[in-house]
Amino acid sequence: MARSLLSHFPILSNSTSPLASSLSCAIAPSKCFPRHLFGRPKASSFQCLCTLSVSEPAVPETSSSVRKRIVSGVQPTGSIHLGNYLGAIKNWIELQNSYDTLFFIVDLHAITLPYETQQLAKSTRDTAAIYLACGVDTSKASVFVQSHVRAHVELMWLLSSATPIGWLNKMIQFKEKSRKAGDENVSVSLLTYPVLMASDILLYQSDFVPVGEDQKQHLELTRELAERVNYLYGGRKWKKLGGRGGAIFKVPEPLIPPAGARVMSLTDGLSKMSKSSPSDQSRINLLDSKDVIANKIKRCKTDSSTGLIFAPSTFIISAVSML
Ligand code: AQP
Repeated sequence: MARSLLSHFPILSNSTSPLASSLSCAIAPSKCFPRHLFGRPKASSFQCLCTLSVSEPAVPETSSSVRKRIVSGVQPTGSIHLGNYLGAIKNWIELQNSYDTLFFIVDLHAITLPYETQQLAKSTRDTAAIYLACGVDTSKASVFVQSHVRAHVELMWLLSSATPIGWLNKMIQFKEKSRKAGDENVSVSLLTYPVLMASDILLYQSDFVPVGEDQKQHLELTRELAERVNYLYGGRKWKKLGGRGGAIFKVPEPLIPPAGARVMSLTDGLSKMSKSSPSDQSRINLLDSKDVIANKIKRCKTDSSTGLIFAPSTFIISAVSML
């Protein structure tokens, strides 16, 4: 079993493998995967199939190869809100100047809960537009749609076979979302979604992943999974099968912003602001008008005590209670 699984990982070192060729669609040649994994790509083999075109990187190839790599993404499950902005997108803008950055729209994650096809296609485009409007610069960062790169799902299958189910059963987000969805609507993918997230990250040998507090547990699972695969299939075992030996995956570090890592719902002070909350009053969408935002703030649930508490998550709510 171990041997058969390990034999899949060395395909990463073969640039003609289906895995490597499916990766070629989204990423600009010199910003693509480490050459030790995929070999040097031919410029002509790169065709972007994304709705967004990816420009040639501004940074010369030599310097980008020593830059640390960052990946992050947002699900196109609805309207992007202040939590997504402060917890993730806002931080990308600075990071894209000093890191090799890949920002994608994680549409495969969005189908873990019931969805409408046309609405998903629209939200995917809208999310890409919001990335650009917030300052993501395609001359610095690679921007693409997750489902356009088949390797995310292919690696997920390999990783799934190395993931103990007990690890997934412990995920708080699964417990919360499945409770809200009700047993009838809980899909297997809602449980296995963290493995897809691990694949999104490990595929690119990422050094850092900027996330809000809610994703911390999923990132910890990614780190544990990388260590497990390295232990089970890396090192000498990999070398014996013709791989290069050593660690198969880099173990990524989380980048949690000092402020805004957990922006709370406007209607329920115990839950985080979320796209999938049924009440639009619970969140400030980035595309809300000034008047709508003012109205939502006026109506939002406040703390019972007055005063200003300098905890990032309660800042807005406590400030409002002083009005
Ligand atoms: N309330 C939040 N405060 C701070 N950061 C947040 N993030 C999400 N909500 C908050 C961060 O935004 C990034 C993208 O999140 P996602 O779309 O992948 O999924 P999510 O974390 O599950 O966000 P939502 O808005 O709650 O979406 P739904 O309702 O569809 O599940 C992540 O970095 C996340 O940490």
